[in-house]
Amino acid sequence: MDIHIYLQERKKRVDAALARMLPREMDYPPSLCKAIRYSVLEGGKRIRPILAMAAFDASGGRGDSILPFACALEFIHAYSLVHDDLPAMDNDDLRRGKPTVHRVFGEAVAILVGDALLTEAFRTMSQGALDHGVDAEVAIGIINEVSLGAGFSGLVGGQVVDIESEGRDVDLPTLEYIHSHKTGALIVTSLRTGARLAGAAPEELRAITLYGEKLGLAFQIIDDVLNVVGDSERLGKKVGTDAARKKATYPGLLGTEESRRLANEIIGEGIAHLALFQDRAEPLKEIARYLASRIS
Ligand code: GRG
Repeated sequence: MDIHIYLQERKKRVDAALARMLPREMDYPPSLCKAIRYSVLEGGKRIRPILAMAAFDASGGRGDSILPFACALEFIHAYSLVHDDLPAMDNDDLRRGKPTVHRVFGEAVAILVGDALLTEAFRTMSQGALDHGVDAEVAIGIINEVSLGAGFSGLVGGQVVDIESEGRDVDLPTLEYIHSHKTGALIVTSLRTGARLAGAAPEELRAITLYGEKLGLAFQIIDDVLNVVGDSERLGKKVGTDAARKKATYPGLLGTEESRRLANEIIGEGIAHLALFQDRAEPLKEIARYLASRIS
């Protein structure tokens, strides 16, 4: 399979669904609706929705019921980026090659864009479950798990420890906590959402989870490496910011070469967990290889 064509096609499908599900620019209040569309639709690789769809397919899922769940995961991701860029957090001017939401629409609107997107994610999942006749127990189970992945025991918890660790010497277990929560939680949750919606067997769900944990860690290690050696034009955001903020990172602890080697090793371990899916997991394996070698 050609992973570039696969990712392009999936991204196109996700982008069309996102554009359809978001409020229109002229909806009221226009300042908010414009800013919401800007924060979600201007760029982004759509990795989390694509992972959810690939896990759905690998677990034997059929039809379009995955789309609203996939979009909801991207809404949560987009909210986290908008809030992460705020002056109270990373104070970034550039995201996805464009001025950050608070730079264009002001800080108050940016905070509210995040609030609206997070709320909308849960509405979109519940509405999608109703529209597609998803079994109530399955839908509630997924929504419960997404809540855990996004909240204090997931994404938000990781972000807080990350912020509190700035400028301090951080040991490897703390760094692993930050990465597995700030980055890993939503990646694992996305994969498990697809698998659970498709009715994956317990051993399949376990395998997808183990793969996701490895993928999430490797994804963050590469993100850290790109912050040191990446090209800001390609990445669409500033580089060198982690060192400037004295952030705990893998390249900081291990160096960039060793970090890349470690990421590749971790990706190999992740792929090995997918053996029981045989050919159905080909896209998941290729996505992992692609993410390990990414330069943007
Ligand atoms: C504000 C609760 C809260 C959390 C913020 C997203 C985040 C947590 C911080 C951003 C900084 C960072 C390096 C996070 C790790 C996750 C990550 C690599 C985000 C970027 O994800 P990509 O590469 O971005 O999938 P695109 O733009 O392609 O969607």
